[in-house]
Amino acid sequence: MLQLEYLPASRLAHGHPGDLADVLGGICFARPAAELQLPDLPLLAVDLETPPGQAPVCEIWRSSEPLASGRAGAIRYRESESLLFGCVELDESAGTDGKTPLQAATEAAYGSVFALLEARGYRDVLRFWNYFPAINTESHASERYRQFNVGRQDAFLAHGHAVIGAVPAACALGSAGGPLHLAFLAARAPVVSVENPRQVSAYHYPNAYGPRSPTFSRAGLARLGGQDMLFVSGTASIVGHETLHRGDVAAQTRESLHNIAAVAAEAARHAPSARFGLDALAYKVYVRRAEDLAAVREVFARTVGADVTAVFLRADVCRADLLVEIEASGGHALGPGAQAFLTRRPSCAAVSV
Ligand code: 3EB
Repeated sequence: MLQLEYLPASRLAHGHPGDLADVLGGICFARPAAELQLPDLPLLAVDLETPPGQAPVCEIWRSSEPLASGRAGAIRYRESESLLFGCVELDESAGTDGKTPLQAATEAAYGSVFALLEARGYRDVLRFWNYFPAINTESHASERYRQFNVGRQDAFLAHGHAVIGAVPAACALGSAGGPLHLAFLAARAPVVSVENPRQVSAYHYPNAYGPRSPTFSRAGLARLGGQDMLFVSGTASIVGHETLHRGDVAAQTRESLHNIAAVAAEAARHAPSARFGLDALAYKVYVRRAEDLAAVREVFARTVGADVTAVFLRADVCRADLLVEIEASGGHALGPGAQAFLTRRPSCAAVSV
């Protein structure tokens, strides 16, 4: 069984070993990045701001199967019989052979992930999470998100992976600082890549958005322990391939949720017994401008419901005109800590906004 829980980062920083025996891995968001003294757990510590009044938060994935930790170069990972969660941080050192430093770091990080997965016999990745600073900044005559896309695609190609069709779900956000951060969840079960009928597949974006199309699917679906698990990629106010509602954060939030509903409905066609309605998913909501948080929360609560688990974070989004990006997951259990992150919470001082 796979369970998602959101916990205040302090719960991990102070070490509650009994709490952590069943942790497969996770991602912690704090500004500055949390210093976690838990070397055997693949916990990515990302430098991202939580909203005023909300404590730094960790997204924790737990498993009821026996777990074992490992390391491969810079990658820390932990695996069960059916899943492997890993994380890696890589500095942008010098670029080589005409590659920019970010491009080279991205290619190296993905290359090491694929090498590990080949060695351990995993064919499919359910989800990648990508974070790196200054995502919209130009350097070396190219936006950094575009440099990232070149490095990522080259690693997929070098390891014989498809770059259209059967590609993993992902998100790519701008962190406040630090090295390139990557987390991933691989499955022994086959993963079905799901696209959104309202959107051009990202791997078919025209080259106006960069020399290489981004290598990700709109969602990944896998059957784990008799349950259909859904991982919806970062989803924004894009219809076709164009950004809609420039400058209107409320409309962008509605459009993003409309897109999530469309991709979840598409996933449900492959998994007819699953419950992937908007109110059955758990969310992370990345908001570009702190001053938009209240408006995004409002639209989100009205559209999705009051009793839905959602964590809000301040982050840069991969197109300069996107103000919000929302990701979601479903089909897994939710831990008790998730209660503290309901859309509209009754009262919880540690996380109130
Ligand atoms: C988009 O739909 C918005 O490059 O891995 C969303 C999810 C976005 C994943 C990625 C980018 C990525 O194009 C941006």
